[in-house]
Amino acid sequence: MTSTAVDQELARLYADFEAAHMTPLWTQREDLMTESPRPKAVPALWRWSTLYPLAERAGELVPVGRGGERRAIALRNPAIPGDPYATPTLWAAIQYLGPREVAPSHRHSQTAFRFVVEGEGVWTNVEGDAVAMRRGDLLLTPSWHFHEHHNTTDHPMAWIDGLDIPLVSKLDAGFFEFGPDRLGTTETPARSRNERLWGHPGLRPVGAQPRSASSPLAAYRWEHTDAALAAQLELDATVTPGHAAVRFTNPATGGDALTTIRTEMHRLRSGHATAATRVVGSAVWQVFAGTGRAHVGDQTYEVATGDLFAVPSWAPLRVEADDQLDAFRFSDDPVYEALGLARREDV
Ligand code: 1HN
Repeated sequence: MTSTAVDQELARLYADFEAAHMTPLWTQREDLMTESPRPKAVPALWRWSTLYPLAERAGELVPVGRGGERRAIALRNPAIPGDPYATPTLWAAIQYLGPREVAPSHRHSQTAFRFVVEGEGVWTNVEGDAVAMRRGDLLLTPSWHFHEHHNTTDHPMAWIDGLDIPLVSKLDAGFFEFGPDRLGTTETPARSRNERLWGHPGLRPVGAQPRSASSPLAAYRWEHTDAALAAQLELDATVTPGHAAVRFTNPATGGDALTTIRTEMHRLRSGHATAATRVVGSAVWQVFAGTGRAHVGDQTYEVATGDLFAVPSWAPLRVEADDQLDAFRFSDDPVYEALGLARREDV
């Protein structure tokens, strides 16, 4: 064939590929297989001083009830168009519940947690077990557990929700079901049933069967987290000098508290910093107390209590403390570890 004839045949071949819904690898390889991850998500910062007043306004204007289900306002990564996702796998939102309000019962296959940066007075009822929510506490709602929230006080309360919504959506694994109205909204015990059963260090209740692969303990209390971090620093038994960290775990397995989301609390002594690292998979951090700086990829954020920032996959991260800095971190690490895709590198 002459070279013009070849060109004509090639043009016909590509047109026929197109018509047959086929794509040749040799035209796409560099997009399909990059040398290292090229996340769509970018580093992003949301300040509590912006989030809270907006949530408060939503509290005045927007009722909470059946249909909408939650007065939760998602943090949207500016580089993920169309979807209200903080990262490609993680959803993060601020949720606001006014005096005496109830967020109705439902369940979904998506896994969720709440982390409380300030306030108290809401009980989250998980499968009929009323769990108090207070400053510094991590509360779990594993996949397919009925849950509702009720504010028993005359003042509003806000917290952050983390869920694996984007991951479950990508995996086409979403299920949702409404629960009965007012599933148990009157109880306000100081200690929930699950805490009384599972909340004793090193003691597993013989005979008690966890109802899912996630933790049967629904509440991780600040007094325990705080004491664990303080002890690491006092004993110089830290990750790196001046940087203590704890991971919230499932007391039945020792693994992550939730199957798809890692949850951790970090404490940096004044003037100290984390090692500079990057990991495969994305994370969201929320400052719990103190002030400092987060270097995320090519961005530097000055951060204070309540501020949240997103860390895309493979973006270098270093967090520095001015005052002693406590920060809550959640990530999709368990997913990458389970699939053999986890990697980390010092940078
Ligand atoms: C949900 O059920 C909660 O239970 C929070 O508080 C945020 C976002 C999307 C779908 C369900 C909650 C949610 C959610």
